[in-house]
Amino acid sequence: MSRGSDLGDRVEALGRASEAARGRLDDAAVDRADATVERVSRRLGLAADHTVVAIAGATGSGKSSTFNALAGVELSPVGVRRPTTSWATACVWGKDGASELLEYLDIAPRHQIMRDSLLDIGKEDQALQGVVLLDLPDHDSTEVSHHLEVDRLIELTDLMVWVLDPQKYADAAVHDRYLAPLATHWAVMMVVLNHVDEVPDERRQSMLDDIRRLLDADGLERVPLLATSALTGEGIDALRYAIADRVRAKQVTRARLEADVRSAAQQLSDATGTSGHPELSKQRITALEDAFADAAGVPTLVEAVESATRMRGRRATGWPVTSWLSRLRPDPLKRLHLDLGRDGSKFTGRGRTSLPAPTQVQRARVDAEVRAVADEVSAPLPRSWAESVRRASVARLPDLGDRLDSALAQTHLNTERMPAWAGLVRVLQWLLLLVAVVGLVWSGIVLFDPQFGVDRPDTPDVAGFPVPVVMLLGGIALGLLLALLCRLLVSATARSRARSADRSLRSAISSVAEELVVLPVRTELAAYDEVREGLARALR
Ligand SMILES: Nc1nc2c(ncn2[C@@H]2O[C@H](COP(=O)(O)OP(=O)(O)O)[C@@H](O)[C@H]2O)c(=O)[nH]1
Ligand SMILES: [Mg+2]
Repeated sequence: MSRGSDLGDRVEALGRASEAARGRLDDAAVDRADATVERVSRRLGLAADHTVVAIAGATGSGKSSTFNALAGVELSPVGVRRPTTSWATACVWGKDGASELLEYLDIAPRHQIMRDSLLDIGKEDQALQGVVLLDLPDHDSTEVSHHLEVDRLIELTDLMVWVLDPQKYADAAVHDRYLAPLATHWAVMMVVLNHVDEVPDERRQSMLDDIRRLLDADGLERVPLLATSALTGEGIDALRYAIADRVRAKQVTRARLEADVRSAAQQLSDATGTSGHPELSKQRITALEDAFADAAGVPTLVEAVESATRMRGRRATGWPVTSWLSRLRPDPLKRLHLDLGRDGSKFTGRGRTSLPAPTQVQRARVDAEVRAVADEVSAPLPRSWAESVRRASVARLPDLGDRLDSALAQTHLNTERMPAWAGLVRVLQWLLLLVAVVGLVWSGIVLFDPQFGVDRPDTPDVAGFPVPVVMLLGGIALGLLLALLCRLLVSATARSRARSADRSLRSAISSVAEELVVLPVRTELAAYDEVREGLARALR
């Protein structure tokens, strides 16, 4: 039998599980678990001095007679046909601390009998100290309010004594409606065959065997079965001491509450299922990100980064004469409004890019990948839970377009500046051009000077070539050669920038996928784990 802290722990675990299951499992199942948590917590909060023992049974089985016989005085009217008595009568032995409990049981003061207030203190009273004995309404009454009262009090009772009689002991009314469903509570039940004085001696044993078989079929193999006659008093002492034994051990209250917690946890567990779930795989998430990237136009952008870098690099490092001409072509990034960089986009308040809207095919791919994410983890989950995973996976998709746009716009693409070497090359190109122009002018002067070769010194030469010509041709040739070399460098730079743009864009997209889909799905799975973990603790 468990200690107090253990039961408290189980209740708390059940409470957590039902909280995490709320909205993800059938409401009725969660409500039942919640009600159990509340009732058990309330009962645990009451003073533990009293034990509630209820006498339940069909009309005429002898509940009131047994109640009186246990009390040793006529307290409850015998032979009264309900509906006149739709309430339960309580007899309290040892009234200190019982008032809270009676309030919890919701039994009106006029239906309470304080055994201490009666003068005849006999052996009955010593045996049953600390007992609150309830004479319940008939469970087979035609009045619905009686059933409800019986059901209500049976929930709150610590120990149940079911009174059967020789005529109706096999009735489905008691077995199907009460005994079998309460099989989880076998530890806090007793069954009594009353009216045994009416059963001939030679038939008693076979009747008791018959009842035993029925109880076994109900799942109550371990429930004690006694024979009594409230009329002759036969077996009443045995019943009283059987009750007193259970009460004295101070275990029935906790045993009852524990059975409640277990059975509520079991029901919730049946609804939750026992299978685990797979974790989201890296491949699934990558496939999702790819679909997002595609829909967001990442490939288009990466291409634009590459061609823009190439174009600007060539302009910067190309031969100045031809690169000037290329300025007439539009810049691909400017066209996409992505050229402003991180601060630029803030500054201009331009969050949106002008990438083309995703096509139908791209949208369908996004939907399929999101569904695949939900399906991958929820296949072994119960239907309602799988449904809540799916709901969570799509719940934030309406934000997707905006989130992708702003993620892209805020990604720094590193396209504003060419590397430092490009600047040097540019200076060099202009110098070379300058040399070529000087060479050109000088050559012109030499060619068109009428006094050429007369009184001027010879034009200097290098290895037999006149310097102006070397300057002109060399400047042009070196410029073109440098431009050609730089084309290779620029291409490499463009490719590497495209790769790094692709990485940054995908990482931005990855956070969007994480926030909009992966996290919501994982939250559902975490709730599922929490429920299973809580139920395992409650059922331990
Ligand atoms: N012969 C016999 N009659 C009993 C016994 N117990 C109760 N009765 C009678 O059965 C009738 C119904 O009893 P009662 O205690 O009112 O049953 P309740 O409806 O379950 O409360 C009354 O007339 C009792 O006198 C018993 O053990 N033997
Ligand atoms: Mg009665």
